[in-house]
Amino acid sequence: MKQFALIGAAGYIAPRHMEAIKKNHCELTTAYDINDSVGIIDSFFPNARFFNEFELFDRHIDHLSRTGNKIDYISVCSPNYLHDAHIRYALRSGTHVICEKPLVLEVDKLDSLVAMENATGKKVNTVLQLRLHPAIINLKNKVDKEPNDKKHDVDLTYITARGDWYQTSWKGDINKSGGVAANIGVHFFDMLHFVFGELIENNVHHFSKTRSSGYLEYQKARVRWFLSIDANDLPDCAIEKGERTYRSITVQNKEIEFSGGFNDLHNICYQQILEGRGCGVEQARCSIQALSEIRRKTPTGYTSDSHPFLR
Ligand code: NAD
Ligand code: HP7
Repeated sequence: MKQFALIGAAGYIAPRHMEAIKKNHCELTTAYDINDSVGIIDSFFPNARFFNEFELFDRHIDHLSRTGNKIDYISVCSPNYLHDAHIRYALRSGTHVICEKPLVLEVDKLDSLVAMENATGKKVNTVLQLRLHPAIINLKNKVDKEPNDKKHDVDLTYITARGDWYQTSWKGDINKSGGVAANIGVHFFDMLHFVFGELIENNVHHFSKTRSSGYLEYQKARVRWFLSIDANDLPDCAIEKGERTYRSITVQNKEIEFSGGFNDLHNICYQQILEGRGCGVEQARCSIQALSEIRRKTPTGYTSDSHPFLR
């Protein structure tokens, strides 16, 4: 049974990691967060030790390794800008890593992680769960069979409304989250690369604290994309159903149904990692490079290849 520690145990996503550890028959022995609102641990691992000071957490991890109870994996669920520091800590402690997305905010950080993986012999895995969504797997299987020069016209619309708290939290701080495109859009930038191949062109039409939009050309697709956390952008079909999330991908004007089926993906992600088939640093590179470019480009405003929601 693999032993886990978790950094960022009090946060929104941490329970999904606890559940994935449990469902994959592993044990969470140690948890750490600077916030002590972590009673959720009892629902999964009532015997886990919890620390809210890094030094005490570190002492315990070291103690476990000296007493034959070495941690196998450290899961990182801290804010995005802390990922690389927490990954380096885990690798230095001799554990593999499962880190939430985006693995890092800048591509040069990936190279230092590769160097540390090589030096420690431990692997850095990341959570890119849209690659595991059945609808996306079906689409990839279809596209893989097509000739390399076939280009699809794709529209991607991803609206997931967030209240005022989002901007007040670290998620609303571009230096800490990478902005809305990095924090939420990373999933679809990765998924588009996974399905349609190498990224060729990356144009930004709009970039703000609540909304981003642009045009991406991949080896096998031309993509108009629109991402928003503003409830005012929700289309009528979502509002009528009382939903605050609208996710749509059309390929050649045909809808790929992928609005449901998100719940179990962390469990599958952990299963694949434990089987040695996890997404690592190299799989994360394309989307992180794209996001770094998007942050630096000057938005052009509406153009002929803009997503219709931007009009
Ligand atoms: P959150 O703010 O709810 O949780 C982050 C936690 O990290 C908080 O409990 C905070 O106290 C803790 N923390 C902050 N600084 C710390 C430090 N120095 N040491 C230890 N703990 C520290 O955020 P969240 O939504 O849980 O996001 C956490 C990570 O998960 C982010 O990387 C985010 O991008 C990712 N995430 C992924 C998905 C997904 O669908 N895969 C969904 C949500 C979040
Ligand atoms: N929610 C919270 O209560 N707290 C949060 O911190 C986040 C959401 P979905 P997920 O916002 O940071 C997506 O849109 O899919 C509420 C991104 N993942 O389904 O779980 C929210 O208000 C993720 O990468 O959220 O997460 C809703 O009521 C990104 O970090 C409900 O949870 C995260 O938003 C569900 O909201 C974020 C994907 O898009 C796959």
